[in-house]
Amino acid sequence: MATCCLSEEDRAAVRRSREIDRNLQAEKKQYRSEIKILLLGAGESGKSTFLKQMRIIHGEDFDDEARIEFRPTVYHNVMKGAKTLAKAVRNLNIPMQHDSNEEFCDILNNYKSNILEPQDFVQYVEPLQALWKDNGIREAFSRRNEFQLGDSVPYFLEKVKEIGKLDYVPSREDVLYARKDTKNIVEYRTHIQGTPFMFVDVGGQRSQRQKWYQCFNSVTAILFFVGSSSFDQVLYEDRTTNRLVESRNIFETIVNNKAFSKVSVILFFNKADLLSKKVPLSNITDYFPSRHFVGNPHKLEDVQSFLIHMFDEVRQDRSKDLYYHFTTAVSTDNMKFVFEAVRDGILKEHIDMI
Ligand SMILES: Nc1nc2c(ncn2[C@@H]2O[C@H](COP(=O)(O)OP(=O)(O)OP(=O)(O)O)[C@@H](O)[C@H]2O)c(=O)[nH]1
Ligand SMILES: [Mg+2]
Repeated sequence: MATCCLSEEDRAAVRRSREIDRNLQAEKKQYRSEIKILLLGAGESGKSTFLKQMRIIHGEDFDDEARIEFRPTVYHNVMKGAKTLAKAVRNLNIPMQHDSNEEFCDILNNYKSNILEPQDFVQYVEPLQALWKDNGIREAFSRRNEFQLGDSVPYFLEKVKEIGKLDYVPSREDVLYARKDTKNIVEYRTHIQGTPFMFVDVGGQRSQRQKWYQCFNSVTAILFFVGSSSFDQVLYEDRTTNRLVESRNIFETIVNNKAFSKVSVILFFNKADLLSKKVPLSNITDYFPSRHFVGNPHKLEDVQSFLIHMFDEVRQDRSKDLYYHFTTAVSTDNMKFVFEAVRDGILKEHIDMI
């Protein structure tokens, strides 16, 4: 439009309108070039841990200030874990080895506080160390699939002395093990080799899943997390449903969703470190008696094949291969390696899509 005959006011309006157009174009360009990766999966499968790794590997690492923010979560993980074990010895009728630990179990059973400061945690250090050494607690721990114990509890109980120091600052590894369930949608943006990436982390527990639909637009790829070691555990939410069954059911609805017909869905069979420790001790066929198992249930490769088949068979579109990795989200080296492999595939598909 020629602006020579317009009033000053109209010219300003035209300028504003052109600026809005320019901004819209720029946004559209960025939107198109940005790779959006959605992290999905049941609760405790490792999505937020993966997101922390993306920050460590591709963004700004957690500095002292950021790590100190995890201190209350670590205290909470330790106290809640110890309380859960104390309750379990009672419920399972396991006698404690030492009477003093019996008394501490009573204290823990009534424990309701939320420790925020180091000086409030110090008093628990010695009794916690003694508790964790007690054969009664060890027996309950060996039966942990019968109750709800977070996977990071043994990691933190092993290092209570260090956590109990007044100048304790969580290490990077402690940050990765610190467990807090996700209750909102977390977006993390970073550039990887010049390409803008946005990772979207959601809560996986049942109450959180109705929020997932808000994130379904313009997705480039989905990383679907499975707690692969959870085959002998039931859900935190209902204490009945097998965790692997729940995970497989969610995968089925996601992978067959029309909205994702052009989106690559990559399975992360996570907690591979825990899976390899569990397989020699626990028999997966006890939990899936009606499913056919090929091979030896105490051999890792055979259990892995069983898991792959269980997820693969629910996919309706058989024209594509199933993409999967066995991963350990708490290991930065493993995440670097695995993410590099999936990133190249995702970039290629993204270029094909735009
Ligand atoms: N040993 C081990 N622990 C893991 C692994 N991945 C995650 N964890 C731990 O498992 C717990 C749960 O992980 P999160 O990343 O919080 O799980 P999430 O999928 O985000 O869970 P929600 O937010 O409830 O959906 C944390 O304590 C993690 O440190 C793994 O590969 N190995
Ligand atoms: Mg989470």
